[in-house]
Amino acid sequence: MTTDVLHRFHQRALTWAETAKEAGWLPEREVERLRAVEAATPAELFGEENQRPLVVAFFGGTGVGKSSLLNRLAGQPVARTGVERPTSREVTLYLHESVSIQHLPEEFPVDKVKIALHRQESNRDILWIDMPDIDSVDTENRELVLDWLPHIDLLIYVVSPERYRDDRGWRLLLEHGHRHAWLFVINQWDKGDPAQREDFVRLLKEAGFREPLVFCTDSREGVTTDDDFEQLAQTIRSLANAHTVRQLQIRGISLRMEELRGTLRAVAEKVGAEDAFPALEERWREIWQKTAGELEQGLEWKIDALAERFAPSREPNLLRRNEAPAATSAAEPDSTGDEIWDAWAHTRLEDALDSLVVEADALGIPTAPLRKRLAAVREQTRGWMENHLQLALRAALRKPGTALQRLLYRTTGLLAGLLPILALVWVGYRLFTGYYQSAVEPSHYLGIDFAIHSVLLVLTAWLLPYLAHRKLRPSLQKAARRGLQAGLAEGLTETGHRVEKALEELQTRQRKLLRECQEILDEFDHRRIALPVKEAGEDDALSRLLTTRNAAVPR
Ligand SMILES: Nc1nc2c(ncn2[C@@H]2O[C@H](COP(=O)(O)OP(=O)(O)OP(=O)(O)O)[C@@H](O)[C@H]2O)c(=O)[nH]1
Ligand SMILES: [Mg+2]
Repeated sequence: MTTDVLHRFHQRALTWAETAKEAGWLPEREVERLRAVEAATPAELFGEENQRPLVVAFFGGTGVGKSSLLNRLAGQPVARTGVERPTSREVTLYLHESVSIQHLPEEFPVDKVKIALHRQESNRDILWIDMPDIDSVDTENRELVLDWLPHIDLLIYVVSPERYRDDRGWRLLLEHGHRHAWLFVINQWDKGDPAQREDFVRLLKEAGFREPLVFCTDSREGVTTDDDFEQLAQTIRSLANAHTVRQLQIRGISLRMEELRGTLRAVAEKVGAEDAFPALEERWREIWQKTAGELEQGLEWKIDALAERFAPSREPNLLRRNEAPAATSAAEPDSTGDEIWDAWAHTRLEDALDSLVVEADALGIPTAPLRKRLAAVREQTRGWMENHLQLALRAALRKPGTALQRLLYRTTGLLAGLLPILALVWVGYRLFTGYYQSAVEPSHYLGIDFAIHSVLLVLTAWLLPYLAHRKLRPSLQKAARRGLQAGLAEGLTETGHRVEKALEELQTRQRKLLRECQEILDEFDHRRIALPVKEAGEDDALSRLLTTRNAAVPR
């Protein structure tokens, strides 16, 4: 039951991590880290979790006498021993015939497991395992040992007087120490010295074993000496009871749960802190404000050059009536967008987006999802920038100048047409009345002065409004410049907003992932109450076998 809980959490944590990895929030190595958390237990080897033997294994370097010790315990040669190094290349299981191994984990190669059955009552509750070495050149042996380790309750670390400081075994002891109960045997004691035993005990104390149980044995074939072998066998038999097995079982699962929980927490940190995105958005606003300012400055001459095309010299002849000021301008607005948003401008944008990615990295935010979202911004900016420039230019050209300017311009245009007509009407009227009066009372007809004044009047009536009209004509060049500036500003604002929106969406996604992870962790905490941790010291027989060090739970 408890093993099921462990497996379920392991699976949930893995599923969560894989989903996060798929979306680019976690690198594969983090998923791997979770996958590597030990979830296998000794109980899995047997069908019935609560009635199982104590799993005891011999662990150590090659040639120290592991197989010899098992044969001595068995009273018969169940494991191969020899002078060839390494001798054992398989795992030998020595168990009572009443015990059945139900599930050998799938990854264990069948040809690497040898099973020997016995009928000894004294060893009924113990499954003895002789393992290959962990330090020879044969790395397959070491891998086999590592595969089996999670299934072992009690490890008997066998050393020889010459090799008790052996590196590999020691490193494994430090790494896996907390996960198992340990007994220590200095075999080949015929070559040993009490000082070596003392030194070994000192090292073990440093490794967290308060009172390590160390036995010195001489397992040479055919030699009978007074060594600690019987005490060793007796100690192990005394541990092979349902209570101890249960204690070790609960402790093992509890430790694995803690390790899984700690690892999941550490992995979740790689998704980034909750407050990282608001900080990143703040940084983006600063970056973009600076870049937008530079772009507006740097593109000014481009805007001026383009507006130049709408200069008066190129404007149509306004003497022709009904000529709208902008409709048939010399410059075509169609090509403006891409002319202004040039390679330089695009590079500035790319630089700003790259800086954002660097900032995200510094804030501990995974950059893969951000890069993906920014790629779309990179691609689309040119398009929407052109669109804004086009629209703003067209709108500005359609209505150049201010409203007052346009009203005065239209009025003077009207007056330039109307006033000469009115002057002509007046001249005509004067001509007619003059002619009539000269007929009624014959007198001097209008004369040369009238003709000159009339011409002058008509001319003035036309020329003044015409000149005013010309003067008041709104400049297309200015309108184009204003339009392009407005279009650029709008485009830059939109770019800034689009990136902000991308950051908001990413934050929502990140929060969702963190929430899901927190739900798993909360359930862990809830389950933790139901799974008491038996600490070393609570059970005296056990406490001497356990280390207080735990290298596996990430802080
Ligand atoms: N002098 C001495 N030799 C021993 C003792 N115990 C075992 N040997 C010898 O040491 C050699 C290696 O013993 P094994 O039991 O095969 O050693 P192992 O640890 O199983 O070695 P691998 O299977 O290679 O890992 C054999 O030749 C044994 O006879 C001992 O207490 N003293
Ligand atoms: Mg061996």
